[in-house]
Parts: sequence; C-alpha cells; structure tokens
Amino acid sequence: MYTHLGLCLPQRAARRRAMVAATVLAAGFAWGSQSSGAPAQGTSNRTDVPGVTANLFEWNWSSVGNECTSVLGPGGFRGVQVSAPQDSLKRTSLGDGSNTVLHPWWEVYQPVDYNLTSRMGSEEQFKAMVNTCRSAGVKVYVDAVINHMTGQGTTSYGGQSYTHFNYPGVYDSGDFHHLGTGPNDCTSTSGGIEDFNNRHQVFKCELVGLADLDTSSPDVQDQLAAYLNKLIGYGVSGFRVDAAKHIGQADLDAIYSRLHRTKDHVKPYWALEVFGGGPGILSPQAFTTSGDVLGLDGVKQIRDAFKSYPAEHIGSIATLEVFGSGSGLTPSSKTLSFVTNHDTERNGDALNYKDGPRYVLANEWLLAEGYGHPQVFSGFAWNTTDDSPPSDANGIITNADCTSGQWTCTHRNPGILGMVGWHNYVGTARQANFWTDGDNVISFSEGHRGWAGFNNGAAPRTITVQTGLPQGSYCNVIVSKATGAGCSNGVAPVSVNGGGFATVTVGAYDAVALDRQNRL
Ligand code: ARE
Ligand code: CA
Repeated sequence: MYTHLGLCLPQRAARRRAMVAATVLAAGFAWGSQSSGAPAQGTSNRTDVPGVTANLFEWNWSSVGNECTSVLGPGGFRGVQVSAPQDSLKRTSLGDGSNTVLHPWWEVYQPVDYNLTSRMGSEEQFKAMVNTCRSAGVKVYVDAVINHMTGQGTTSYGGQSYTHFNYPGVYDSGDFHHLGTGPNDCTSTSGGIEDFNNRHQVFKCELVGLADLDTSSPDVQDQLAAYLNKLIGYGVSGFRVDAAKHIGQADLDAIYSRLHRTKDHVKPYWALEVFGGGPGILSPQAFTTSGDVLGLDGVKQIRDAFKSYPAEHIGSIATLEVFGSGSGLTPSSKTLSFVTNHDTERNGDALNYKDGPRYVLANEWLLAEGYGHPQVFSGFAWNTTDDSPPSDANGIITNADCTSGQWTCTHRNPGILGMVGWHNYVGTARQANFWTDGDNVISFSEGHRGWAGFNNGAAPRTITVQTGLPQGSYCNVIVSKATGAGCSNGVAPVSVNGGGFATVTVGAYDAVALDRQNRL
C-alpha cells in the first residue's frame, strides 16, 4: 500500500494518480509532488514527473535533437534521457579495463571537469539539442556522474590534464575520500569497495578504482550543484543519478536541496541508480525517501517472465498478472521503469535487442502495464561489452543512423510507437479483465479505453476474451491506425461485440492492442 493525498490506495490506483499528476504538470499547472526528493527551497515541493521517455544512450547531441523533432515528439515520447555530457577521460592507450577497445563506451563515466566537451558534442550543441527537444515537446533528462571522477588516464576530451586526485579548476586532493583510518576515510584494505554490503565502504571507498568525491563536503556539494544548475539553466528537466548508492541518502539530499527549479517551475526529476541486493539502507527501497529509483530489480523479473534466463526456457508471462509493488518492487510512482539499460543489456540481467521480437514484446507489455515511469532504451549494436559506439578516430561519436545496423533504435519500432500512443491515451484508466492461458498468453484492459494481448509463444494464438471496450471495429495499434478509409496498412479491424468480447489472433512473439482513439 502506498498513501497519497491522505488516502490508502491500492498500488495501481496510486500509480494512476501519479499519471494524472504527470498530465497536469505537462499542462503547466500546479499539483502535489509525487516523486519528491529532499525538501525543496522556496514555497513549493513540486517535482518534475516524467511521461514516457526514450533513453538514447550515447547518441550525439545533434542526433538527439533530430530525433526529438522527427520521431520522439510526434511519436508521443514526453522525454529523452541523454548520456553524461560533462568532459571526461579520453584514453590514449589500451589496458585498464579493455585491451582491445581504445574508446570504450564507459569513458563518459569518468568526469574530468564540468565543461560540456564530450564525445557527444560541444556545449553549444548540447544547448541547441535541449532547445530543439523542448520545442518538440520532449523534456531532457541527463545522466549525472557525481559520485566520482576518474580511475585512469591523464587527459580529457576537452584537452584538460589531470591526475587521480587533482582536477585543475574543479577539485584537489582535499575534495576526495582517501584510504585511511579517519571517520571520513575509506577503511577497506585496498581503498576500493571490497564488500558491496558494507555501508561505509559503499559510500566512501572507490567504485572500480574511481576517485571518490567527498560528497559530504559543502564545497563539493556546491561544485556539483553548480554543474547540475548549469544544465537546469539550459532547460534540462532532471537527472539519472549515476552510482547514487555510493553517494548515500544524506549527501544526495544535500545536493538536491541546492538545485534550482526547471524551466517548468518545478524541482528537477531525480532518479537514483541503486542496484538491488544491498541490505537495509543500501536497498533501492531505502533510497525512495531521496527520490525515484531505477527499476533494476524489475528488469530481472521481466527477463525471467519472458525468457527465464539463464536456462533459456520458453518463458511464462502468465506470472505478470502481478507486477510492481505486488511482486516486491519499489512503488510505481517512485520508479523509472525499463526492460533494460546500458549496464543490464550487457551483464545478463535483462532482455536486450539481441532477443529480437521478444525484446520488443516486453517493451510493448511494459508500456501497457504502465508500472513506473516507462522508458525505452536505444543504444548501439555491440559484440564485446566494451565496444565503442560508432565514432571517429578521436572517439567523437558520429551521427546515429538507424538504417546502418549499428544503432539499435528500439524506440522507432512501429509496435512500440503504437504502444506509446496507447499508453498516453489510456492514461489513468484502471487495469481490469486480466486473462491468461496460464502460460504464455495474457491480455487485459485499461478501463473502457484500451485493451492489449501478448503472446510470448512460438505459434500464433486465437483467443476470445473480454476487452472492456464498447462495441465496434478497432485497429490494432501495433501495426496500424484508424483512418477515414479503415485501418492503415491494409490491416483487418478487430470486432468487439455488444458484450465487450472479441476473438483475436495474436501472432507468435507479438501483441495486439486496441484503443478507442483507433476505433473506426
Ligand atoms: C572502467 C573499467 C574498470 C576500471 C575503471 C576505472 O571497466 O576496469 O577499473 O574504468 O578506470 C561504467 C563501466 C565500468 C567502468 C566505469 C568507469 O560499467 O566498467 O570502469 O564505467 O568508466 C555497481 C554500482 C553501480 C554501477 C555498476 C557498474 O553500484 O553504480 O557497479 N553502475 C553505474 C553505471 C556504470 C558505470 C558506473 C556506475 C561508474 O551505470 O555504467 O560503470 O560511473 C551488485 C552490486 C552493485 C553493483 C553491481 C555490478 O549488484 O550490488 O552495487 O553495481 O553488482 O554489476
Ligand atoms: Ca562515494
């Protein structure tokens, strides 16, 4: 149970109210906070509440801007998450994490200073991208790397020279945690995190050798807030806080309290990266007092339902009748949800683009289920886990080209775009009429506005189910839209009878989704 507005409501109803808040905020009106961080300065505690977002992982700024205008805005995406824009390590030799890739994707997670001179483009290009996206109705959320600086190298993309504990003009040795015995030192043997369940080590020791900022220091907090406030000044709406588990609640709250309001006059969205598995104060649940959290436990449940890793059984999505706080996950209104992100697509925790139609199906299902603030991940194709995104000889990332096979572009899949529209349309309607064959076919309605069915099996299935919809002929939004001349793409409409029942054939690893805005 999650309480909101003084009422104790079932989780799903609470989630629906969060979506009302999102709609109202998008329209620019005041509303109560759903995803509160630390108490805000000033008179209001309202925070940004994201609608459906696309995570365009390591897309360069000009490609993100183009995508906002041509695909994301028109497609109903209300936000885009972009990669860490600050100046970072530029490797000059192999070793130290990759003996084969000179410019692995993870260079951007080693900040050197807070100029926006990155692999994705210049500060001017970043600003232009934010303006372009906002004009297209797409808010921008930034991956904020604020727990640490570098773990290797001596020079940055912006041409800055540095050493492990010295970043000219930004930080010197006194701004970091050090190996030692004092209360503010890292007390592990190596100076690194050796025990991920030890609170002291997790907060104050080095994560994979990355120089750990003393985020309890007001000077460091000011420096970090100045960086984030610069981004807010450019029009950014919020942050995915990298390695938030290693900053800890108290320091996160102190940083958040220093942040300005966004151009939409609300406090920024604050989504904390906290891998599950840690006990007590290190758990994702324990971070929901400081912001939203990433749905990293949810990705494993989705993987296990659709594919049952690691055994690679055929999956059984009937279990998804219960998903969200009912299945042990963080509350819907406090979670940035997704099928995968850049870490889990590489580490086996999640389905990924290599799973083909099943991966698309899982994304379509999440948009229908509506748990959390759903996000669709699109990165680049890779063979080894260190591979660089397509880039020039200097590591500068080249334009994303969805026809090249080098970029995954999941957000452009017509079925996913159809479900983004469906998700936005059904809005606050309540899920009902759950039906399953007990194995790999499920369907449900959202109020009287939408119905969707999913088949995670290798053969088409014809089902007769209650859709919750009024009588009529509907177009399957996975493959078509209603037009004056019938369903687009020559697709045959689905008939719903006077009792709300329909007989529908759902293809192998495919979905059928109907909504009233696509009734003929
Ligand atoms: C690279 C090299 C290293 C080298 C280091 C410093 O790979 O060999 O020592 O540089 O020179 C990413 C990459 C890292 C990369 C790093 C810096 O994944 O390989 O290191 O960038 O370039 C924990 C953290 C969680 C973190 C994951 C990866 O809790 O915050 O580890 N995730 C974020 C990002 C990553 C990023 C970083 C943090 C660093 O999303 O992409 O690293 O900015 C259990 C634990 C979790 C643990 C998890 C690891 O579940 O409970 O706490 O997550 O295992 O799977
Ligand atoms: Ca830390």
